[in-house]
Formats: sequence, C-alpha cells, structure tokens
Amino acid sequence: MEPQFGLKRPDQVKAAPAQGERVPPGQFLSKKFPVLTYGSTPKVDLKSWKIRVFGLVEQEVELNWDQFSKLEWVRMTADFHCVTQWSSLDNTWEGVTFASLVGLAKPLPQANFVMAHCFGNYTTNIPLEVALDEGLLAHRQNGEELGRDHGWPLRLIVPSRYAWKSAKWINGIELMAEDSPGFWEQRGYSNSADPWKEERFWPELRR
Ligand SMILES: Nc1nc2c(c(=O)[nH]1)N[C@H]1C(S)=C(S)[C@@H](COP(=O)(O)O)O[C@H]1N2
Ligand SMILES: [Mo]
Repeated sequence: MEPQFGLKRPDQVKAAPAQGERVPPGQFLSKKFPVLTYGSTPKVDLKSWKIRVFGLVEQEVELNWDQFSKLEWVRMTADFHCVTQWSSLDNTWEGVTFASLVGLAKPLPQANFVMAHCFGNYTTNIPLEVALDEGLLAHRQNGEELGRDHGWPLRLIVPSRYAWKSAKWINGIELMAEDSPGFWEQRGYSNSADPWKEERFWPELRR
C-alpha cells in the first residue's frame, strides 16, 4: 500500500530540493496557477495590439504583434511568488527579453526606473537595472500560449519580485529618471517587493 497523503520514505524525498531553498518565507507551494487580477480581464485583439517603449529613450519604439514576434525569442525557467502566499515553482516562460525590446529604444543615461503599463490601466514600477537583468516579456507559459486571464498575449515576468510586478497585458514600457509607485505600490504594497525579505507592504515608507 502507498502511504497516505504526502508521507514518503526518506529515499523518495532525497532528490527533491529542500523547500526552504525554493520557497520564500511565509509562502506555500501551489501546484495550480491561480488567476489574480484586480478588475476584469481586458479584451485584447492581436490585430490592433501594440507595445510602446517611451519616456527617457533616444528613440520611441512602437511595435505591432507581427514586428514584436520577429524579435529574438528565448526561454526562461523561474519561480513565481504571489504576495497572497502561493508560490509556483519551475514555470517555463517564452518570449522576448525586456533588454532586447527596450534596447531598441536606446534608454538615455538618466533613465533609472520603469513603469509598466497595461491594457486595463494597471501599472507597476521596477528599477531599470532589475528589469534589464531578468525581465522577460512572455507570450507562452509551460509550452502553451498564455491564457487570456494570465495576460495574453504578453505579460512581463520579473522572477525576483512578488508577482504583482509581473504585469499582465503589458502594452507600454515607460523609462523614468525618478521612481514612481504603480497601482499596488500606491495602495500600500512594497515598492521593492523582494519575497526573500518578505517585503509585502510598505516598510520603506515608514523608515
Ligand atoms: N495587468 C495586471 N497585471 C497583473 C495583475 C493585475 O491585476 N493586472 N495582478 C498581479 C498579481 S497580484 C499577480 S499575483 C499576478 C498573477 O498572475 P496570474 O493571474 O497569471 O496568476 O499578476 C500580476 N499582474
Ligand atoms: Mo499577487
């Protein structure tokens, strides 16, 4: 008989990574990938879809889906941590790196922060360095196109931050000199949002 529930013999669990190494403090592992959206899922049409890189750039860039899909595509595997305490490990995302799209616009030296803009008017802010280092504009997750509720056709993925920084239905990338809070950041969520430091709310404002 198989042991009930998660009980496993020690030799069966040995190969699994220690949970503490993969799951940040206060988070629980989820096998599912729940939908977390403030408001409703925007209706997006690929025929009229555009993404714009603007603000502190040498040259504003606007691409339609056809042009975007001709950029270099890459694959990245990363964990996903929602501030509501679920974490989903080892998601494979496919798309274009933030760095290759934003590179086309040539950021000016004064650009230090990014505001991601979305269909439906959600926004979130990220340091430019972080976005350039790890940001991916993803169209596919685990081998399939994103579901409509998960940001189709394009979402940002920023693995090192709580998932509200991973803007769904992204359609604009604004480069800014000064930091400025996005939707949840204006409503008391942490600006830096590092799950390993449990930066859930806004201690940085109280300091
Ligand atoms: N445009 C937009 N992006 C968003 C959100 C949102 O409400 N609107 N929610 C954020 C939050 S809080 C999380 S946890 C993730 C959830 O992504 P999922 O719905 O694909 O699981 O998307 C983030 N990106
Ligand atoms: Mo979230």
